[in-house]
Amino acid sequence: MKGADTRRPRCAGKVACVEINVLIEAATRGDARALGRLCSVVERGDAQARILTAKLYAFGGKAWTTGITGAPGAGKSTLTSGLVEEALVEGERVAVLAVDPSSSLSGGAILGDRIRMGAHAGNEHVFIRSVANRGHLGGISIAIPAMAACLDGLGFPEVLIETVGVGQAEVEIASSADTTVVLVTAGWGDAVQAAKAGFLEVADIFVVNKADRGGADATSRDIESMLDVGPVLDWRPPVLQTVASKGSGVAEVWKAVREHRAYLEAGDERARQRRRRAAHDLGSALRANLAHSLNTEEPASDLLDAIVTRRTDPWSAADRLLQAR
Ligand SMILES: Nc1nc2c(ncn2[C@@H]2O[C@H](COP(=O)(O)OP(=O)(O)O)[C@@H](O)[C@H]2O)c(=O)[nH]1
Ligand SMILES: [Mg+2]
Repeated sequence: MKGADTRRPRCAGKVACVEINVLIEAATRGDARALGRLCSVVERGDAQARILTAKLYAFGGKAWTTGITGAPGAGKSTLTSGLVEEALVEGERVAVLAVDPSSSLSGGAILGDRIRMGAHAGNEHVFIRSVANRGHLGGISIAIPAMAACLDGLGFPEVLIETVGVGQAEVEIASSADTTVVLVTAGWGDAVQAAKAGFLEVADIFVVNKADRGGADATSRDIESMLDVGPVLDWRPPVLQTVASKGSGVAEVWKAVREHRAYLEAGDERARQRRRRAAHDLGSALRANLAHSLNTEEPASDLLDAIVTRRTDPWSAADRLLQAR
């Protein structure tokens, strides 16, 4: 008991802490509603979220996170659903975080994801959460890693993160996973688009989906030749083909995720990756905190006035802001 107490962060408010403890207990038992409520807390990014993530972070570090990214309609949700099944076959519990920026325009995308992954609804080994790309303090690139860390702390051994690779933040989220799967569709030009979107650097595994439509071999070749001219890597991303809607090739994708994991864990690359991630998460938390205080605190507003009226410059103002903290 004593040992547990030393890991417990101090609570801002007693009520908040008690409520969170109750939710954590229920979520650990697999209560989907409690899991959903905990995700909502993290999503808000407020003081309560801090208490929660601080509590759960201590217990994490065991989950494997797999990011699945690609253009809208490439088949990410379909593939993700297939990967969930593969994990279930292995007897694992799986959590899925689905990020879709278009869901801020209409509820359609969220609903679509729910329906497509509906095969798993009600399965206590699967937790699926759709996250709209808005309404987060500090932005989605803070909220998603924090949510993934909490699900890790709650004992999910597999966390899948589906993001639409249209913006830098989304590609960044997917690439912050342990293994990043980049999905393109069969057809002329898609590989080039993928390269332009910055996918080439972040991919650990390439998947050419919709192989039933023809052109898949050409797309695979394009990707392979782009990899040929790139830097020589210890891990060369495999280029796989799937017909996700029929489930074909999905087992091979999961196998590749496992192989990538084995590769990382065999050497010291995994340790380096964890350190890079720690530095990255710390950096984005710092930036978010500073941006937040700049927006809400009086001295920041004064400083902005001073910059606008040229009584100071943004660089000196930043120094003063940091010194004041
Ligand atoms: N022909 C074909 N259609 C697919 C395949 N995989 C997915 N789809 C369809 O493509 C559409 C978009 O899939 P979805 O998984 O929602 O894509 P996402 O936007 O990337 O998540 C859906 O109608 C799927 O049924 C495939 O391998 N072949
Ligand atoms: Mg989707």
